[in-house]
Parts: sequence; C-alpha cells; structure tokens
Amino acid sequence: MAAGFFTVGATPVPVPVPVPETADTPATPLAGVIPAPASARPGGSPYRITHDTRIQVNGTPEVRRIGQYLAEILRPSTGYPLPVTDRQGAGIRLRLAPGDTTLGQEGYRLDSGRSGVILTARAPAGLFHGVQTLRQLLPAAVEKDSAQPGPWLVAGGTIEDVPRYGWRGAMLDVSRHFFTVDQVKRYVDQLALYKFNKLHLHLSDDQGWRIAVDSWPRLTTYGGSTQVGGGPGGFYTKADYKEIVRYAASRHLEVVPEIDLPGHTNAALASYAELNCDGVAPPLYTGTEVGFSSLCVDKEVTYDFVDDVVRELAALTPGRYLHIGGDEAHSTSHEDYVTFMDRVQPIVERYGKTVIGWHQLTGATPARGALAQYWGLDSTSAEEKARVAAAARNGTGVVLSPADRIYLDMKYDKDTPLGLDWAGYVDVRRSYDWDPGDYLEGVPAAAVRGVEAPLWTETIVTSADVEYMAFPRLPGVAELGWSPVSAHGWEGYRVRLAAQGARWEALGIGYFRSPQVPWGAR
Ligand code: NGO
Repeated sequence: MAAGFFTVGATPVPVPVPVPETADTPATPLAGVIPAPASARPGGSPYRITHDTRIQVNGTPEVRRIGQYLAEILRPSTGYPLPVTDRQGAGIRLRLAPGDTTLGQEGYRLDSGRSGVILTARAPAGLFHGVQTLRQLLPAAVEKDSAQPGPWLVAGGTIEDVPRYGWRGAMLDVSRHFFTVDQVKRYVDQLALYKFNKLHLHLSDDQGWRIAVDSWPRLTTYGGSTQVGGGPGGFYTKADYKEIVRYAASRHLEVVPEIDLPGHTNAALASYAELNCDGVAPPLYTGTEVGFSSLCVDKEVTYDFVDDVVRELAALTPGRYLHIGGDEAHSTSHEDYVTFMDRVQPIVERYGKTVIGWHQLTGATPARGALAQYWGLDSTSAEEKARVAAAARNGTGVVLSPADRIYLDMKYDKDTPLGLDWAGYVDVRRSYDWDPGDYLEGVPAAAVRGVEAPLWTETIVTSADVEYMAFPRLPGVAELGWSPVSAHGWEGYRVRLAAQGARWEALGIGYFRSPQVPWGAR
C-alpha cells in the first residue's frame, strides 16, 4: 500500500468529518461522499474551479454528453461559462480508458490537484458516476440554480472506485398512485446522485394499469382510469414510456418494467371480462387490500394476453430484465401458480428478456438465469427463506429488498405521517446497518446481485411525499449496493449523511430530519 493511502473503513474506521469551508479548505474530504468510495488517497493541493475552467472531453459523443451534464449542474451556481471542449488545457477532464480493466464497466478514478481534476473510466457509466463524486466534493451550494459565492474547491488526491454490486435499484409503484413522466424524471435525477443504476417501475396492480398496450387498449383507457382513493389515475403512452427510458439511460439507469402476475391484476380483469374464469369483469378497485385478484390460469386467452403484453413491453425495453411480479398470488392455488409461471417465463425469454420476479417465484421453478427479488423480513418463516436459499444455490440470482430494512414506504417511527407499518418502523440506522453479503443464510455470496429499495405508493401521492420517504434512507441503500463492506460503519456514515442535508435543501428536496443524524443548523 502506498504511503498515505488508506482504504475507507479499514479498522479503525476513519470518520470523514466535513470541514467548515474557508477560502482554501475544500468543503468535503475525498472520503466524505455517499456512497463511500472503495479507496481514497487524500493529498496535494485542491483544485479550484474558476472563471477559466474548461470541461475537456475526449471526443466521443457520450463523453461529451456527460461533460455537458456536468456543465449544466455547475454553471448556474458558479456563474462561470465552463465550456465543454475537446481542446487540451487545465480544468476538468473526462477521459475514457477502455483498456483499464481494473475499473470495470461502472468504476472510475478521480485525480485532483492544483492544475485540474481528471476523471478516468473504462466506460461512460464510470465517468457519469465519477461526475457524481465530483459534484459531492463541491460545496452543497453548487446544487443551487442561482449564482453563489464559492469558492469551488475540490480536495486534492486520488479516488479509485468500483461498485460492490451490479444491481443498485429503486422501485417506484406508479400503479397505486400515478406519477407523471416529469415526476419520474425528478426521481431519476435523485437516484443518479447516489449512483443507482436500475429504475424498477411497478406498472400494473389492482388499482391501475399504467402502460399502453396497443393490442389490449382498454387496459389503460379503462384500467388506468383511477387509483387508490379514487383519483383520476393515468397511464404512460408508448412515447411517454420511451421518454422515461431515454431519460433514465441518459443518467445511466436501466428501466426494469414490472407487470405483476398472476395476482395484483384487478385493473386488467376489470378491463377485459374474458380474462376472468367466470367471464364477468369485476369493478375497478381503489382500496388497498392485496391478494384478492388472479388471472384465470386455465384459460388460453390468459397466455395470449400475457404474450401480447410481454411482446409490446419487451419492444419498449432496451434493458435486459422484465419483472413478472409473482407476489401475493393468494387467490391462485399453488398448483396453478406453478403452472402459470412455467408457461409465462418462457414467454419472457422468447422476447429476449431475462425474468425477474418477487421471491415467491422460488416456490415455482425459476427459469435459468432468473432473478428473485427478496422482500421478506426478519420474521419471514425459515421455510420461505430456505426456498430462496435453495434456488440461489441452484443458480437463481437474488436482489435484496428486505421490507423491514429498505421498503421506503415503511414509516420511520410512530409519528411518520405517511407510509405503512406492516413490516414495522424502519429508522435510518435500521435501513443502513446490515450487510447484503451475509443477510440470507445459505445464499452463496455470488448469488447476491445487489439491493433495491421499493417505494410502494398506497399513501404516497406527490413528489414531496416520495422525497420525504426516500430521504434520508435512499443514500444508505446506495452505499449498501456500491461500497465495499470494509467501508460500512454507522458512526462515520451518519456524519457523511448529515452533510447531505444542505445539498437536498439546495436541490429543493424535502426530507425527514431524523433524530439519528447530526444535521447542521438550517
Ligand atoms: C408488499 C406487496 C405490495 C404492497 C407493499 C406495501 C410486495 C412485493 N407486495 O410488497 O403489493 O404495496 O407490500 O408495503
């Protein structure tokens, strides 16, 4: 190990305390960002962004786009022109080094010193994540949309950073309450700040069908016409959906669409009578009970329907995965559930996608290469956990979303005005302080693909609601997904988290001022 090099979180854990900003002290030490970098070697002079700073990109259109994205963040608050150029010179440089295999597809290196900041990555996603680090190294005021005094100093030294897991997801339930394209984009921008790379959209449920399917138009025109509490609902046209996918991709997030099957399907059953075993369409549903609906497993039309939906959705999905739900099929017998999953998973594969389902899928026969999203809790039965572990040993990948840890719709405490509490209260420490690597007994470490924080929206209506539940828990999930286990430590984390508060205020993100976090004065 080179002199002065320290691995974040090596015992004893260095606690990166944000230092007060003075004319020549950078706002944030290199290891002060969230998620904690894999390694940081502070040293040398800081870099000062000035009126003369250029953002130098190395020619490819993707790198130029990332340079422009960075410039758009920095220009309003610094008031500097920050041209994006391929001319050499001092400043911020973004460079691709495709041969640098140590950085993987998402890693990056940041070198900062008196003459500039150089971000190096093997692939554009790495540069994008490096930009998020650079952004967090600057004072929180950099996020404001009007000119601020500065100074704009980036601590000197080197960060080398690669993610622990390839799946760092967030799920938004747009069925229980509908969220517009702009609302989804706002959340995407917040996810990008913490290096998330998957946006899972829960596009259908009992209360609403939210994605246009040309061959079954009533799914949206009727099935999308309401939501929990009876509001007008809504749905995405294919153009809307493509715009979400495009925007997410511009922030290096892959959209994972979910059609929840065979339960959670009242909106579809209400739209098409023939999908019901008795041929009678139920009314639209605006309550919050679960487990009462099921597609008719014995009817051929069910599989024609699933085929059409999957075909059209797969065609809108550049990403690899298609989520088929599979949770709480309480109105489907076990035998029917297995039959249904045996027929539906090959449909997903036929349209070139890989299956992901809630972990109940492991009670059927997961397709080869499928992923199971675990949403149990400490009190989940040993038998159910063992089923997931057995599937994992058999090749099924696991994405961890334990409800009593990272369900963002769980209340923080008894006074939280929004959210549910069926999995108990989930305070900030509880959501952060666990290790995905050894969470589920009997699951081989290599089977764990990462973590995902679902936000179910029975009680969540506005973007302000989303943000109040996501912040401050969301960055902790990002750290669980990105940072090495050696970087994990609540005492250091809560200090770094506190420093994010000013950034959220600058971004207009309302958050829960958890008493567990030493927030600064407002
Ligand atoms: C459960 C249920 C959802 C609820 C959510 C509320 C899963 C996978 N199925 O999670 O329908 O909205 O809890 O927390």
